[in-house]
Amino acid sequence: MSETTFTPRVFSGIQPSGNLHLGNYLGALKRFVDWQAKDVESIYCMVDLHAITVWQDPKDLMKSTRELCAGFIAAGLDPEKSILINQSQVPEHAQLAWIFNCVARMGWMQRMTQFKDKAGKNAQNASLGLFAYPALMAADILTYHATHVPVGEDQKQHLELTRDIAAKFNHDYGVDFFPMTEPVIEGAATRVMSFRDGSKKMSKSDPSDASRINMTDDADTIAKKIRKAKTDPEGLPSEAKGLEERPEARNLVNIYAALNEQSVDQVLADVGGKQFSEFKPMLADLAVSKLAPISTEMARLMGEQDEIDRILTRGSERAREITAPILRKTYEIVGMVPPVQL
Ligand code: AQP
Repeated sequence: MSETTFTPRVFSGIQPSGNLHLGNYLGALKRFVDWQAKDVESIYCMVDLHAITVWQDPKDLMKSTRELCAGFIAAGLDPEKSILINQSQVPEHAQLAWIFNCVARMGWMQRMTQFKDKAGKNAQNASLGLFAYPALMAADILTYHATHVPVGEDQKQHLELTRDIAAKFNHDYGVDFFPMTEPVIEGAATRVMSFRDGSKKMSKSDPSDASRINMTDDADTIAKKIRKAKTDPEGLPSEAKGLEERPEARNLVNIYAALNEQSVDQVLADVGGKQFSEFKPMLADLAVSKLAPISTEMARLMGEQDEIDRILTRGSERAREITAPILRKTYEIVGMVPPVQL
């Protein structure tokens, strides 16, 4: 266990692999904005190197990276307060990842459920990058000595692995260099589920667009998707216990609670006894009021591509002031000969 006290620092990332959706927003992005208000140094990353662990069309990847950055800013991240970067512009992420590839064990990686889910039945044909993904994620975090990582619930296992990698590195080299990062998984919607199937998480890669609300959806589309979301025939209960075994109903209540910054109990105290025919329009109004301004602002920012590129470049410069010394020290610990002045 680490004895060193590390300065609090927040890091998190989202993949520019397609549509930024409500799950990303409630599980991650909205939390980033909350952290920004706490005045802790924070770095938020468009993890483009992670995105290419599965095929990305180059033009789409560029567009998605800029769109994601626009989403970060539209949701409330201020590039003056938080450091916004794309991963490939800060080479220390990939450099530290290589060291961590040599620290992490094959057995650890083989236990990762995300790899199993994404590789599916054809694991032999998955990219090596998809398998090694969690070591790069550990490097993303630890190249900043980040102490807190706000994420959705699906990332919990990767964050446990990040701690394992940090602990093994510290142990193997007899140092107390990398912190034991804390996952921060909080809010009423840490796992937003698909609107078509309450047993599957809402995801960018779901082929059904109706399964998710995209952060680029307009007001009509948001309302329509909520109206069509799968539910069950029962009305809403007045206590959270009544949502057990009702994944679709629970999902919509969780979303309402998270958007309205209430607890599930508070929401049910208000809406218990209502039918979905009454609750869905309430949820649609709330979602439109919270999300439509973000999509409008994203669209505006996408018209200012040069400004987005400048924000990312400036963010990367600021980031490297943190990452370069940490990587240099890591290389020294590992025993790499440093360059000298010629
Ligand atoms: N459904 C979700 N509910 C709550 N949080 C979620 N997150 C993702 N989906 C949900 C959180 O969003 C952050 C960024 O996720 P990501 O884009 O890096 O990767 P992901 O988890 O693989 O997201 P997707 O949408 O499921 O992408 P695909 O379809 O490409 O696999 C993370 O903090 C994540 O927890």
